[in-house]
Amino acid sequence: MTETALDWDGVWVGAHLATMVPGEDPYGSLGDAAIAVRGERIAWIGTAAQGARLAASAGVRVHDAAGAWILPGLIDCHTHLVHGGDRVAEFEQRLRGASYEEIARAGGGIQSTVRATREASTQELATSAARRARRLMAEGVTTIEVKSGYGLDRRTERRMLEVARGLERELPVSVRTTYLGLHALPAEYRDDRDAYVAAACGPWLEEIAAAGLADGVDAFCESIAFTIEETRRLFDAARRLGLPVRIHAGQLHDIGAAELAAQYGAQSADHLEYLGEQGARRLAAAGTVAVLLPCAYFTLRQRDPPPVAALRAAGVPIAVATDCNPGTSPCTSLLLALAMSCTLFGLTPEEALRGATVNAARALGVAADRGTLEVGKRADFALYRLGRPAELCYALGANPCIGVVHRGRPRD
Ligand code: DI6
Ligand code: FE
Repeated sequence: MTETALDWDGVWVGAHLATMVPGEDPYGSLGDAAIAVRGERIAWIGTAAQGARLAASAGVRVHDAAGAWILPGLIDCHTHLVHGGDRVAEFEQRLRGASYEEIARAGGGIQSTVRATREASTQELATSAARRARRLMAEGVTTIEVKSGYGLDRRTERRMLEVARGLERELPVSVRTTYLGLHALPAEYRDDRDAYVAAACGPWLEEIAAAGLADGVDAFCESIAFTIEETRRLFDAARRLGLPVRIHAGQLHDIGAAELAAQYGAQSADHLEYLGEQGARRLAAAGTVAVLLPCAYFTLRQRDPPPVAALRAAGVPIAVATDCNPGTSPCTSLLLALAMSCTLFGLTPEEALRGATVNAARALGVAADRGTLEVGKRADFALYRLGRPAELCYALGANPCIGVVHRGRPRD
């Protein structure tokens, strides 16, 4: 085979690659390897010696990875990154004994973030979201999913998604947006649920879809939020508009949300602390990814972890995300979420890392392009100073990320 480096824009040598390509080697590992980029894409993967030789003959820029591990750019596939205010006072109330539900009934909880988000200027929302995004990015995150759902009126839902899209223009990161119109019933519709659902699944969604502001839709399908039937209305509307669906399912109770997700071929079903075997089998058959959110489980001091053994047995792809939100997961560390997914839920480090790369890409419908290191895929990758990849799930509060390449370009 003749190989040419003439059209490479750069090559990283002296690296260990964890390609995350499923196969015999754990993590798809390649020791002493090199990876070359052309434009936004991965152009070549081979040995460090070959990479250096080819690059030298063609005068290509060589980056010395100095023994670092290179992984696919991490993907946080479930966040509520855009929101106003915080809920620190509620955190203190909860530690004095108040429950999440009591606080919500007294007008706090999601409703208090809705008020703060409506009151915040677009600039304020953008500034605080960018601050959170930078923290994720510092750990090697290159794609972030961002939901609306704290506006719950036409104007603010739209504004949240515009801010989410704006992040991608301001920062070297990719964003996937999700319209979460069915997150909570806003106070002004307390006596008319039906009117709210009709508006949120009708004209608001249509306007957002027409403006190209949503890559998908989501609903909080739960005893304290929206019913199966209400969620169905959103999913039917999304189907008519050609938008993929995802769902908050089984966070507090099993009301059949996973089965509904499977029926609609959802990209993901998220949380899943309460999921039966039938639900797991249906998710597997539909190819729906189970997104586990251990930081929300931790913050709410939940007792029953998701049924990981049943998910494995059924063959459901598992992803892990931060669920970054002010109420139940004030977390801007995907690495911490990975550590918690191992310690609290019993994932292996390899499963956890697949959950933040290849399976997270699948949950967002971008697996053709991202989530593994393969020739032709987007050159999104992160360099870490590690002995071996499992360390990414082991260390608490460390950040071994020493470099990030997004769309083929090294970040400063
Ligand atoms: N599940 C959650 O954990 C968050 N939303 C959801 O659907 C909670 C959001 C909040 O308390 O602000
Ligand atoms: Fe969430």
